[in-house]
Amino acid sequence: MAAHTSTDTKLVTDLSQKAREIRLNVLDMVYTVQSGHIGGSFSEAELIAALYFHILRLRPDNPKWPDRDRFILSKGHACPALYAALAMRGFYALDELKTLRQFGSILQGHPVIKTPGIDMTTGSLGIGMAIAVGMAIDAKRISRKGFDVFTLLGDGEINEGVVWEAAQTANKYALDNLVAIVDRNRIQNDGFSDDIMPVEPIDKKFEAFGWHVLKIDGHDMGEVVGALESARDFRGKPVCIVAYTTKGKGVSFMEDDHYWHGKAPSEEQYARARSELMKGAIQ
Ligand SMILES: Cc1ncc(C[n+]2csc(CCOP(=O)(O)OP(=O)(O)O)c2C)c(N)n1
Repeated sequence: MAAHTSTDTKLVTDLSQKAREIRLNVLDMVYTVQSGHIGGSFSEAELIAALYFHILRLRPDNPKWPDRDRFILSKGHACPALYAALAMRGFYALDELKTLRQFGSILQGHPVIKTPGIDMTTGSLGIGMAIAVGMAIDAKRISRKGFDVFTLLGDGEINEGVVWEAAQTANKYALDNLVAIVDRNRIQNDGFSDDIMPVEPIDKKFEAFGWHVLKIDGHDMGEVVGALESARDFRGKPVCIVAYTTKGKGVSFMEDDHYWHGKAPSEEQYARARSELMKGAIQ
C-alpha cells in the first residue's frame, strides 16, 4: 500500500525492536501507576519508534534546539508511548517513567510543553493538528528555519471540526513541510469510530482538502519507514499518512477491545501481557 517500502532490513529490524521496547515500557508504567492509555499507545508504537529513532532531527541534550523537527502528539492521551520513546532517546532518565501521572511529575496524563522533548501541550483533541499547521507556516514563511513538522492524530479525533479547518489552511499555504499521520485503529474510548461518527473515506477527504495521501499498514515497519521518508521528501503539498493499525496491538486480549483504551491491567493481566510482548507472540 505504501509509496515505497524500506528495504533496509537492519534498520527495519532495529526499529521493530524499539517498537517492542516502547510497548514494554508503556505496559510497565501503566501497570505501576494503575492509570494511563495502553490501547492507543500500542497502536502507534511502530510510528513513534520510526519517528524518534530514524526520521526526526533532534538533540536530546538540547531539547529546545531551534532547528529541530517538531512532533505534536495530537491524540495527546496516547502519551505513554511518546514518554517511553523520549526516555529511550535520552531526553530524561528511564526511571522517570515510573512517575507517570503522579503529582509533580514531568510526565503528566497528557503532554505538557514543560517536559523535555515535548513540543506542544495537547489532550483536547484536534488542537494539535491546528498548532502543527501554525508551526509549519512558521518554518516556511516566518522564521524560515526549514524544519519539518509531524503530527499524529486518532481516527476518532478527526471527527473534530478544527482538524478540517487546519487541513484547509495547510492546503492554502502549500505546507509541504507538514506530515499528518492518522492512526486508523478503528476504535475510540468507548466503541468503534465508525459507529460513533463515520470517518471514511479518510483518504478521499484529505485529497479533497488538497493533501497528498499515503496508506500503509501501520505495524509493518518497512511500510512505516518508507511512507515517512516519502512524506518528508514530498514537495508541493502537505502529506497525510493513513496508518491502518490495531488498538492494543501486541497483546491478544487487548487487541480490538475498547476496554483497553484507558484501563490499567491487573497483576495477572500484566504478567500475561508482558510475556506475550517478550515473546513477540503477535507480530
Ligand atoms: C475535544 C475532546 N473531546 C473529547 C475528548 C475525550 N477523549 C479522549 S480520548 C477520546 C477518543 C479518541 O479516539 P481516537 O482519536 O481514535 O484515539 P485512539 O483510539 O488512537 O486512542 C476521547 C473522545 C478529548 N480528549 N478532547
